[in-house]
Amino acid sequence: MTNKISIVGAGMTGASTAFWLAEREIADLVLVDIVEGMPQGKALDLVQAMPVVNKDVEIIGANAYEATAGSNIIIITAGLPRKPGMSREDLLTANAEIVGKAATETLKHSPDAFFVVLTNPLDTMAYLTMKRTGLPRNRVVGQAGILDSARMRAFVAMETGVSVENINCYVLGGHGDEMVPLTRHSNIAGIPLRDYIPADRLETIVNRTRKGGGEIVNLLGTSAYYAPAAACAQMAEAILKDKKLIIPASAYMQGEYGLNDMYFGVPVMLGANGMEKIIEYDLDESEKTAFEKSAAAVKETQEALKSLVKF
Ligand code: TXD
Repeated sequence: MTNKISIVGAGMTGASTAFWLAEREIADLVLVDIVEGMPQGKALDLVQAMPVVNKDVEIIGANAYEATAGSNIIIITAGLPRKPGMSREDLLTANAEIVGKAATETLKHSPDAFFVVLTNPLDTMAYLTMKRTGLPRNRVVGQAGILDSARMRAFVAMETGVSVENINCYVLGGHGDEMVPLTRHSNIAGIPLRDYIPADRLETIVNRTRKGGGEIVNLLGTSAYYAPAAACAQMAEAILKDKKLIIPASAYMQGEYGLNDMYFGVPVMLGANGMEKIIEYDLDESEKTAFEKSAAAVKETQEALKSLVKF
């Protein structure tokens, strides 16, 4: 295949991202991890699944970054996941070092690559990737919004029994418990959610969405992986296929929504040029207040990063 995607971190989300991408047959894949043998073993297992699903995809595992040379897209999932009782922000110190290195090392071998970042704390790790690589903002985007919106869509489907295909939800803001599920913009087949679901039930869905990551951490003892990985695969596909797909993702803000010099979850258009455009929704007063609260939480983590790392 002519396209190549490298995934740094072959743990739960990394390997699951490879799985979803292999099924799509859109690029050859490289899994990189520091654990010896593990990325090679997972890659070989996936290679052996390809004849069953009739897909021609080259998949290799490696412990060194040379194998990633010439990638179109680098997906960074390396780093520690949450354990019960931890916030995403608790991961900052450990993951800043891992992500910073992954970003600079992969860029050396793939100078034209687009970066999709997954590691937590997400908005701050995307910021770190952009600062460390010195890339323009269209080439570094963070995954959070597809997942958070998909969680809300899943909860709405569970509540109403309507197909997920008819359910459109938009969760913006930082990837933390202050994220902003936009009930006014979300709908079922064009019908505003607020007209379809009683207010108290909708409130329950909004709260469950905000804590959706923690719910899974408490059940599993570690972070979710199937859904986050499916979201990464969708973003990579949108870039490779130049789809002009509008999805919520973490992007570098330059005045949009009144925010500057930070990564934040907003609707973006993904295409061959990466993060091609930020779409600005019209927000009412209560939505603006929720945005500001979420932005303040992200800023705080970002400031903590700045005291740890010199750019
Ligand atoms: O929506 C989102 N943004 C997220 C983010 C949803 C789910 C998980 N999210 C975060 O992704 C999570 O909080 C973590 O920070 C990362 C990765 O989660 P995952 O569940 O995949 O963690 P694992 O299974 O522990 O895998 C991480 C791998 C593991 O195999 C380590 O050996 C590897 O990262 N690792 C490294 N690989 C390469 N290079 C370096 N330096 C390295 N350090 C660790």
